[in-house]
Amino acid sequence: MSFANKENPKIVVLFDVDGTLTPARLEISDEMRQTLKKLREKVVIGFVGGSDLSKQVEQLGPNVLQDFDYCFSENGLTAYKLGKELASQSFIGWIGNEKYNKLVKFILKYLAEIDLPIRRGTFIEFRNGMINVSPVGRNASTQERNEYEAYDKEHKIREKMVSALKENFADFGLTYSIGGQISFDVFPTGWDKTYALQHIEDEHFQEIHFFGDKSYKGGNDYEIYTDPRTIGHAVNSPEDTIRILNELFDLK
Ligand code: M1P
Repeated sequence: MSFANKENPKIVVLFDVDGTLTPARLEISDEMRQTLKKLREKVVIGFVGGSDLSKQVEQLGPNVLQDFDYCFSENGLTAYKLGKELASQSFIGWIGNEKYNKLVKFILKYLAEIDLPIRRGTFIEFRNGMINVSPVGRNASTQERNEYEAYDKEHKIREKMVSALKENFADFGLTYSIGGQISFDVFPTGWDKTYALQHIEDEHFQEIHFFGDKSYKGGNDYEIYTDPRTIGHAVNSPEDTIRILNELFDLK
């Protein structure tokens, strides 16, 4: 596996997905696709998303494993390099069934007790490297998502729930991350997006760029954005990402 065909094979550019390459949970635009195609001729490119691979396939397209040099789903707990899967660990293997059961019982009881204007389905999504908890449920439509997000902002539903989890499971070694609109991720401390960086160590890149829209403290891009190994770029939309890429890598 080699990147020798690139103009600058010692530079890698990594991207968050929602809010950075695409609007939240929506599809990539043609303009972004073209920009990434040009960028990939020059440097190595990859994404580091919090979601699982099936959602990135929906958003970035069915050929996502071919369109990016590195694909990191669930913060890199599921990882691909040039289409080949790399070794990874699992959340359930790490936490064990006994502790996991306690956590799930608490979450389900908590969710049953809170008042919400609407509920849909899939309140806990079990993933390889984390669980994702959504008070409204992951089956909410785009409009329901937007409505929930506004309600959550006002009533701090997720913030309060995360505080309760931190208090009740202080000894579990878990991190809680509110990265999207309707849910939060729960994973072992240290398994944030910096987890993905271990998968690129063997290439000894001279520059590792990272683009993310949630780079503020508490956001799920914060750790990788501020990591000393990366050059962080905070963006506020996919259009902003394109603008900075054009400037930095002279793509026009
Ligand atoms: O990538 C950011 C987040 O995207 C989704 O969040 P939500 O559904 O709440 O908008 C989830 O896949 C979440 O895991 C992820 O961190």
